[in-house]
Amino acid sequence: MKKIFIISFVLILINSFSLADKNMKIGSKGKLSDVTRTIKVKMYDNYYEPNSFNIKKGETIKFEVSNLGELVHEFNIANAMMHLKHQPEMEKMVENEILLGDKIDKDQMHKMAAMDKSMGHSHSNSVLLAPKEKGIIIWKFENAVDIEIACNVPGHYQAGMIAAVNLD
Ligand SMILES: [Cu+2]
Repeated sequence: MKKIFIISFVLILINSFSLADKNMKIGSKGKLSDVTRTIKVKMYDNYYEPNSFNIKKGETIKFEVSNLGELVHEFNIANAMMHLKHQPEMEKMVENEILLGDKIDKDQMHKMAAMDKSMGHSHSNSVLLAPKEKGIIIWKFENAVDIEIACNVPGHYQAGMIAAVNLD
């Protein structure tokens, strides 16, 4: 009886964690047909240009991101807590030699992703780009609060690779 109680308690806990994730107010993946504005973003070592964005609530933005640095960088739309949670995943990608300083080993990434989904780095709110690569994110800023765009390649967030998002 006690065991069942503990198990259901743990299940409730797991459930409320995933609920918390769903309720993270960061907006959601947008549709191309809803895009109201395109913003070009350049990533360098270790900063974004521009390094802040003024966005109206409800806007759907198409971010055209290019990595002009010499290192791998990420453009990740989230809040500070999510960035912190994401960083160990990125560290694991480095340990598994998926993420190298200046390139992404895509073969290794697919191999590891077959075993551990988080190693595939497929998140609709982020793009991970090797030098000279380009990527696109379409994001709908509805119900978004306390957003920051940041790079979670190990050390980069700590080095200040964060862009402010001012929502009004
Ligand atoms: Cu970076």
